[in-house]
Amino acid sequence: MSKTALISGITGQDGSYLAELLLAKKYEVYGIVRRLSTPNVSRIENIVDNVTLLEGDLTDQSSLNIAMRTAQPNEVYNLAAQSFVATSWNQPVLTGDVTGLGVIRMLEAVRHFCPDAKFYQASSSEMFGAVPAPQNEEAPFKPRSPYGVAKVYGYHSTVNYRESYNMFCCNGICFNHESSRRGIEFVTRKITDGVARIYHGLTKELRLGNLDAKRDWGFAKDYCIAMYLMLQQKEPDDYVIATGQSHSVSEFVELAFKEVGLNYEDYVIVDKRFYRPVDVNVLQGDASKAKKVLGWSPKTSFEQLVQIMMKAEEMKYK
Ligand code: NDP
Ligand code: GDR
Repeated sequence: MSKTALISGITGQDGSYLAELLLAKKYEVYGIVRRLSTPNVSRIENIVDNVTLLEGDLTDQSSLNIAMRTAQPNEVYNLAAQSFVATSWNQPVLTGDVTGLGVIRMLEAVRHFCPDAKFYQASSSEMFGAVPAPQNEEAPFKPRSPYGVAKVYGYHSTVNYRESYNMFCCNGICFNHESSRRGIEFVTRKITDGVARIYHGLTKELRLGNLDAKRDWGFAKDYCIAMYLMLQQKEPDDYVIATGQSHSVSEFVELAFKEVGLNYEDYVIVDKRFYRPVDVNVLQGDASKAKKVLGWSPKTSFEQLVQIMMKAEEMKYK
């Protein structure tokens, strides 16, 4: 019999790739979408007829209860969040509500309406914050943003429901993962879009913030495979998902400009507006546990990631 999955955040970068992956595995896929003045289904346009969308919001318990009762999923992937770190200083209460408390609301809905469902929580390397690299599952959490703080709450809630109610709950502690479907305000997509605009003469400059920050950047499609694998294990557990390589923002910028034969120093302007009150300096994950237990390893290098993203921008302007 085919399995049923429910994805919150199906309209986001990861949700769209995960839905495609599960459909290819013959799952029946449900997605929770929030009400917006204009529906945002651009990332799932190609599969929208093959999934069932249920209206719901992570701030609204009753809508989550109804979604669980309707879908009766075998697997629940909680990917919905206010996911942009910079915004979390401007909207800290909303970020706590959606990204933190939203996890408990999802867990409560699972507990009451489909307690046997396996649950995946999209935890984040932002939880490590100021902890020295490399970070693995044993590293402490020292979050540096309201977003990171909210994710720590979601992480512990997930562990707590596993321990309190014997529910099958997993945290995927994912380091940054990118793609051409990345939201335009995140730095990688901002860079590749900006380079393409410069290349096509639509603008002359690219304004960025902290170029020295280092991130462990992988390809989103690879990371969705890890999410799926976590829920196929006999026992629930928490896993770091990362490439193990860390690169600075300036390295990403340099490579992206190189792809179109331009020198980044001629176009990039450092603009204090894009600095954060505090930043996470270096993230570099150690995913040995995921490799050993899940048999997961990333398939896309940093250089390939930049190329994939630049290629997609090229297509856009063709
Ligand atoms: P996106 O920002 O692309 O997607 C977020 C999704 O959450 C969207 O579908 C959005 O809907 C939905 N959403 C936001 N607020 C609500 C709400 N109140 N109720 C219901 N849905 C809501 O994120 P990603 O796909 O990049 O990330 C997926 C998850 O993984 C997030 O939880 C993120 O914090 C976490 N994460 C991401 C990493 C990354 O590098 N990408 C790394 C580590 C963790 P809408 O389309 O309407 O805006
Ligand atoms: P991050 O991603 O905060 O790591 O969170 P983002 O791409 O926003 O920033 C990465 C680093 O780049 C620096 N930076 C800039 N960032 C943005 N957005 N815009 C700029 O102009 C700019 N200039 C420099 C930032 O200061 C930062 O150091 C992402 C999100 O997907 C989270 O949801 C997820 O949990 C973490 O990754 C892991």
